[in-house]
Amino acid sequence: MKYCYYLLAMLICFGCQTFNQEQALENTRIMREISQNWSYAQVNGELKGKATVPGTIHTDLLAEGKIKDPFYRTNEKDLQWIDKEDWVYTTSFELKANELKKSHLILDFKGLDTYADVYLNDSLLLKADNMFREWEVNILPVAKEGVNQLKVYLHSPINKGLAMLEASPYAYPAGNDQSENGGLGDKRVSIFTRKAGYHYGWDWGPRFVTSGIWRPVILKGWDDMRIRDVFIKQPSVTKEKASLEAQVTVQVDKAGTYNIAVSHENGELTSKELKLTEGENVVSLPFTMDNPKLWWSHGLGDAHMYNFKTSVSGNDMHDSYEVATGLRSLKLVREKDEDGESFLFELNGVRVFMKGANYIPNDNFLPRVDKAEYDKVIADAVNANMNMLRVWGGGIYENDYFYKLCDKNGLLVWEDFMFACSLYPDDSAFLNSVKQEAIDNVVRLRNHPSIALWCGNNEINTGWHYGSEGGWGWKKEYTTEQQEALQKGYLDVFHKILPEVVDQYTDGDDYWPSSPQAGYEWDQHAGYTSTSGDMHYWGVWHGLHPFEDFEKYKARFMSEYGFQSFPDFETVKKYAEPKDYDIESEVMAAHQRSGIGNLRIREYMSWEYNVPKDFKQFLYMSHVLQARGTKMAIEAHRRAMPYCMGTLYWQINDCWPVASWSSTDYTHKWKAMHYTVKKLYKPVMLSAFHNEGRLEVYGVSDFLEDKEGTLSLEIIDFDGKSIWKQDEDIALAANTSSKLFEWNYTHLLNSLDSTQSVLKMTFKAGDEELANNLYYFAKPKDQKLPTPELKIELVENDGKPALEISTDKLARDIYFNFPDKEAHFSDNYFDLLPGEKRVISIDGASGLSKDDLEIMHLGEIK
Ligand code: BMA
Repeated sequence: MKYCYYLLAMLICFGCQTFNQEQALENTRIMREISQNWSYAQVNGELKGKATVPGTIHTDLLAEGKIKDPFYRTNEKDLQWIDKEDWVYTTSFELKANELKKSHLILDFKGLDTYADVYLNDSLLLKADNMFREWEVNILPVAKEGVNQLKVYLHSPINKGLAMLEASPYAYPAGNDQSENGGLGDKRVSIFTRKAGYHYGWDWGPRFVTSGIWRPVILKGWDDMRIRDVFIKQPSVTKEKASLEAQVTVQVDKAGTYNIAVSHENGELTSKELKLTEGENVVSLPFTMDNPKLWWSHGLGDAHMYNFKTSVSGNDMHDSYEVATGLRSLKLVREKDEDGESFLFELNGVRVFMKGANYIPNDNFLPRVDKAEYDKVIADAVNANMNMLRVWGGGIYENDYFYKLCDKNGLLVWEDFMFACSLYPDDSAFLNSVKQEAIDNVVRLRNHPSIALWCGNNEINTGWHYGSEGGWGWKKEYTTEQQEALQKGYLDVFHKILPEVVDQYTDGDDYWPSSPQAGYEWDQHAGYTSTSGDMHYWGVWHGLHPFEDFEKYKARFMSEYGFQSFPDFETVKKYAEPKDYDIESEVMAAHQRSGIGNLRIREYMSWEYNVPKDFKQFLYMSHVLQARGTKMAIEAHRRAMPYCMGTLYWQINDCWPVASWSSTDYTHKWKAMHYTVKKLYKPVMLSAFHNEGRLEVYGVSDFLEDKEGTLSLEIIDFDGKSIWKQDEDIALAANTSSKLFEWNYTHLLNSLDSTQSVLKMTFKAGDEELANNLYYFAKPKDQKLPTPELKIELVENDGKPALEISTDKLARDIYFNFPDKEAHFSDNYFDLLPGEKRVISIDGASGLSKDDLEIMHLGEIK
């Protein structure tokens, strides 16, 4: 059941607030989720039925069979009427006489999507208008003993948006809003509503503009006192000493002297008698910890978490609140240097290269993303050796559970505020809503040690400024005065409100106005030749640059780049029928939202590979192609360390089954790209590249100490004959990239057949192989790939099914699949050298038979 983890968490927690079993008074607090007996009804129509809260109207209609699966074939088209309707959600809950005697009784709406009028017993409690906000409402004036009727009236976000567009002096740029698909012509209304941008469509997403009670509703009651929030500030953290400060927000009904104490697993850290005034008090308790266990990002050490418990007692009242956080110093370093200005993250004094991806919401219907889904996407990141995810600004401020997983796994988070690729209104109601949204989310998330950066928006600075014509052509739609007004609106949000909130509500977290941007100031917009700031390099793909150009466009921090592929065939089978198996079919086209998508894939494929006609082979080739491009990008970025200090590809996941830039598809099936990323994000990477007449081999290490070991280089032909071989003992330099070996490329090519030779690189420290890689001297298309004889056995290895595979000649991009099984292979789409033998373990599937195994490899594609 979705969100049952929320309920479970609530049973032990009150917000983050724990019950103190010893305190009878505290045990009389009320805390229960209002999740039962909900129903929905169409306001201007007949539809009604049982509802799930948290949920959305689309998933409620689906659960009752009133609509077909929105993700199947072209069903999306038939479901566009839903967002033009108003819907009413109702339930009832009981209150006992003693509960009504509480001095505080509230309903806490963790998330309402979006224009929600909330009534209790027919009295209007709240008019919500921002999906990203949390609303606490006092219900004492209208609550009654016995049955209470709760009603949430959800206005159509489209009708609200249309009215605002009508009243607006001009329309705003919102290129990703698929208004045409929604039957609205060119009326793009998404920007008026504080709601996830991707709900209105994106170049990887369908258009489902949801309505619903998307996060839990919780009834809370208490007497006299509650701790509303605790923020563990970290003014200074070193491995010798952490100077910390608990900032406690406590609400009391009676002024008086209270004892406030902070403790953790090993006992009390500090306590103080303090005079509190009636109402809300914010008090600070500084304390220190000697030799703290530091929180490290994945790959550098333990992501150690401490549990700090804050207790307040006095006037016969007691309350406590727990915060789990990690202790670390973390900052964005932007320092002038000979190349320009750095853009790098320093964690506990270590300059850490960020290896990661951009992250989008896991589903169009957010409440059905359960704990298991989050576990999967975070496991995919961790298993691919990542240390950072960017929560992209066209989605949502994620659920607490997402950040908990990031904390636990040492994944740093680049957190965008939820603004992407559009301009927004500038009226005071809108600005106030944005400010409150920012406060709600910064306060909710600020204790997470994983949060590394708050970023104002995605690509809006670029959209406005980039290029000589001025951005993406937005400006030419407006008069000079209008441009000034739009610019002012931008500056109000991204250079005033948001940085002020970050400044006021965090302990010095870094803020960056827009991704990408060359410098902090508004006019420092980023191009493709940045020597400062972060870069989104879309020359490959949008700009039709060849993959080799990843080499040319080095950034100080590469926060986006990517290349599309189709979902895995097993995933395609879930939304398409055999008659749809053509990438240009109506169904496949409906699951490809980039207008240039198929063209780009085909074009790049023709540069690098044979383009197959067969549908399944085409999907396979799209994966191989995407992995090849990504490999060239990541190798270039890591090799450019320390000039470049981060690479976040676009994008790790999908919100539905679609052709996209993702490395794992909607079902979490790893594409070839994800396997490639995993290898290239290991602490040590070897990489060879052709640099102006020389073939250079680089070793990149994220280890914090030099590694002694043996670098083995061998050139072999595709039949396995050794052409050249050399072993060298080296000390691989810590936390940087270094050139380890080089040849004169022309001389080298004279000694081999470039179409039939490969360079094999390995680096071993003792018996442990820390890295390996292959370098080919010709494009796949120009290679003379042999016909290998693959020997494959299905065996058992450590109690799991496994494939044992060997070959007599080179086999490239070997792909395994067990049709209709959820098999996850420990490696896939890999190259096997002549004489090499591998054991590939298989998870997630049983009852496998070798007869069912499907295999493809590059040599077969004609
Ligand atoms: C980037 C992202 C998204 C988009 C992707 C692919 O610019 O920020 O807006 O989906 O490119 O075009």
